[in-house]
Amino acid sequence: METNEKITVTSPLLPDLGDFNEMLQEIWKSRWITNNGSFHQQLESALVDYLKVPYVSLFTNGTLPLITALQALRITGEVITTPYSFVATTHALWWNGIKPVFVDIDEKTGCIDPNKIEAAITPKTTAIMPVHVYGKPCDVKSIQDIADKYGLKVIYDAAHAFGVEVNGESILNAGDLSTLSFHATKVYNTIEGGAMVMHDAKMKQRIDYLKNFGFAGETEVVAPGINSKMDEIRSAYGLLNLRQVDKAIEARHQVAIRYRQELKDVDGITYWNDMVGVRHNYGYFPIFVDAERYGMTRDDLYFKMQKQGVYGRRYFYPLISEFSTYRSLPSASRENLPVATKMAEEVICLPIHHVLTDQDIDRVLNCIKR
Ligand code: T4K
Repeated sequence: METNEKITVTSPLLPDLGDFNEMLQEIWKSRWITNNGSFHQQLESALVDYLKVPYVSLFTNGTLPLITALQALRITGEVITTPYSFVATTHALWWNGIKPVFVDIDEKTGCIDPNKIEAAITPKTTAIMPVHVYGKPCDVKSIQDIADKYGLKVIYDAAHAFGVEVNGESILNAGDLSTLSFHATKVYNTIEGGAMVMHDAKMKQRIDYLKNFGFAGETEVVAPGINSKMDEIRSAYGLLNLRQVDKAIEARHQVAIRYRQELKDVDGITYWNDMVGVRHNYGYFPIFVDAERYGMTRDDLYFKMQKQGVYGRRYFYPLISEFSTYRSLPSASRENLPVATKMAEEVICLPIHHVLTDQDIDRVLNCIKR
């Protein structure tokens, strides 16, 4: 059947309304709707189990845990980061009065290239903030080696890396702290939401204070905290979505398998295969368009797809370093970031989600194949 219905880059995982309604009735009965309520506590402990991490603190989105992590570790001066991400990564630094220093990425993963980090370290550098972009794990071992050598902290923006594991271990255990986004567009969502993952109880306590104005009891404030708590309604929604997220990830996996099968012989279109030993979450399916070989530019293909109702996204174009807010920084020059610049000019993230039908996938592929 011909249809012109829009095919979007993602579609949110939604809990069953009946189940959600039951939980809402419980919340209404308890009249406890936020501030570390029962569902909030249940979700934190369910996430510890699901993600295989020691401690989780829930947040109201994925940007505030980044800002809070920098506060908690008292990061100042300069922080080395990637320009190939959503703008929130760099904004979190700016909100803390920290100067971002952009380092180029590895073309095999889209993540920061550890071989280029040392050259960007100055006496003012205090931390590295890499991103597991598209949920692809960074080279966490090389990054940690550099951090140890120079006495730097490592905060991972793991907004895309929900459930990602390397050789059976959560990627969220790398570095000093990791942060997640549970935004509607993510593999796992709580509508808006996020979390921080930490290694010990002391840090969990500190973060819990910081996200609640710094309160450490009714009359004591131990730090200039912020309000970034998740409420009971979204915590309940999150508990329900956790029950079905594996099924959604498997559905996304099947979409990725079809894309790879059908695009493998299209000249000028490349994509990444799964990494050995990695449990991926298939949150994104980026393809890269080589204009010369494909015979059409990335943008021409992107807008041609839109004309046919297929709404991929150019994540992450423009690079963060290209935005007017950041482009005057010395590290923002294109000469400093050749790999990231090229990737941003070639990428289209294809629609990938759990309710994409075979016909939808055919429509996406028909736009690309000739
Ligand atoms: N770090 C990284 C690396 C991140 O990628 C992000 C966020 C953050 C930090 C910060 O986390 P949060 O503070 O946002 O939790 C989206 C998201 O708003 C953003 O969360 C995400 N990264 C970024 C990569 O993408 P847009 O502008 O692309 O979203 P939008 O509204 O255009 O939605 C894309 C498509 O998704 C729509 O065309 C259709 C579908 N959609 C979207 C929504 C909101 C739905 O079907 N239903 C919906 O409710 O930014």
